[in-house]
Amino acid sequence: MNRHLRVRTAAAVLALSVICLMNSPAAGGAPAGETPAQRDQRMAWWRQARFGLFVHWGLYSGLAGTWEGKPVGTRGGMEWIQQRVKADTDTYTKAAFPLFKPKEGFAREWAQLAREAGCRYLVFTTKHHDGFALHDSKVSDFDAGNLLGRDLVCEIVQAARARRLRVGFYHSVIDWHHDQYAYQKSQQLPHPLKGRPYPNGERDHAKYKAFLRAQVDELVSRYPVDILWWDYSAIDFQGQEAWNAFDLMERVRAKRPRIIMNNRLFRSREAGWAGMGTEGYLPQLDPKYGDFITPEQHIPDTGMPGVDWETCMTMNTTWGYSAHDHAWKSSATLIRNLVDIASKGGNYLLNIGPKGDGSVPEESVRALRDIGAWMRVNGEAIYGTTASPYEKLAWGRCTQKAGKGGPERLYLHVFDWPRNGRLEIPALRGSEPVKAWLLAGGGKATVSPTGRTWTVQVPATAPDPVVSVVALKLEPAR
Ligand code: JFZ
Repeated sequence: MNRHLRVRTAAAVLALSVICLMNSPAAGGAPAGETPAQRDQRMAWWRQARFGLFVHWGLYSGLAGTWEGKPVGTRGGMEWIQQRVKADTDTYTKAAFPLFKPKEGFAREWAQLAREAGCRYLVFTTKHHDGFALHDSKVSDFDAGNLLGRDLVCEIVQAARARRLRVGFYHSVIDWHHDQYAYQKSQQLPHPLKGRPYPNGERDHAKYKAFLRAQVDELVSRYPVDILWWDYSAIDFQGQEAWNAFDLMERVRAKRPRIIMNNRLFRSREAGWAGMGTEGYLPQLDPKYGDFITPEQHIPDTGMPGVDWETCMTMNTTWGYSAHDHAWKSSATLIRNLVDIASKGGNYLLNIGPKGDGSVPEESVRALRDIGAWMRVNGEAIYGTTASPYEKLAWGRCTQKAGKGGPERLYLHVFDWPRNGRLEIPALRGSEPVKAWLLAGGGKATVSPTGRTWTVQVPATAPDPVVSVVALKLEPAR
């Protein structure tokens, strides 16, 4: 073959493989033929949002961490109470249902609170592991439609939309109620009856998978939903085998092409998991397994370039309401967590566990209002920012906003205010700082580029005792 022909053949093969790639059927969860640019567009609002409210609320909420008059414990997830006390679904429901009494307008309170806090989205439990669904399901009678004559999902979605919040469904694929959920197939996933034989003979897990698909179909067809937050899988039970995961994701995307999904239908390295446990994530994710990875109760040490991630976290130590857990994090800690996460390019999904009537514990209300007060002054240093250009800064954190020819703003989030009124940061190549100012208080700030260091001069006292933000305007270096 002469050289000319060889080049042409190579070009043809390349063109063909590009076409094949574009026409290949949806590889699992990734939308068919989506380009990286289209993906960026789909993820844009979520990446800009940086802060969401997580809500764990269901039958367990009324029990409040109490079983037969005694506290089940003072720490840990009380949404797991059925499993903690090893109750079968009937015993659990008999105890929990009378205490689950959603008051009129509860969802409006959540949405208002989320707005006030500066959250841009709200993710709530449409069904947790106990199997109780908050919508009016045609494929189950273990749901709010049947037991309360209400569609709680509808109430929450409407309230959130009215406050211009994006909406996410946390949906448990684990199900402690369904009589065909074959819990013996996994050693690692929890079930209240684990280790005991199936009460009514063999289970057909395929039937459970069909049920799961039908219920998710109802949810994504009836309500405008932006996020599906699946939960969760084990190394020994995951993906296609456990949940028909690829089909499930494909059906969801067919109905909601712009939806964003997490990685919890899987538990493998390619899906961003290092193993079991809640801190065991890896900074990688093949998009066919989902759009973002989900560190739980944990903030990664560094950013993860090229990977979308969201840290979900409780305000005390339980997701579902407990009357016995008083280990509340301070508002200062929560604000610094939000800053820390933003400085590493992640999102913060902060949880509330409303009570059985839907009211939010006062400790959570207070904390969210404190965060909101900070966000009203400093929000521009969080929303729409990307990870810090610096690996570490002794006195705090940094976020940045991109311009056309490089960064256009730097936000210095100062945790430890300098006694000498001086902050130093390494110069960024190709940029120069032209202006500095404080987001809080009336004080002045100046910046002078001195060789490899930029020196920022600030007032003697911190304008905000928790996190004070110094903004820098950058221009391309002349
Ligand atoms: C899961 C739920 O079990 C929990 O109730 C809560 O909803 C949280 C947000 O998500 O928590 C997990 C998930 C994974 C593991 C343990 C708890 N795990 O891998 O061991």
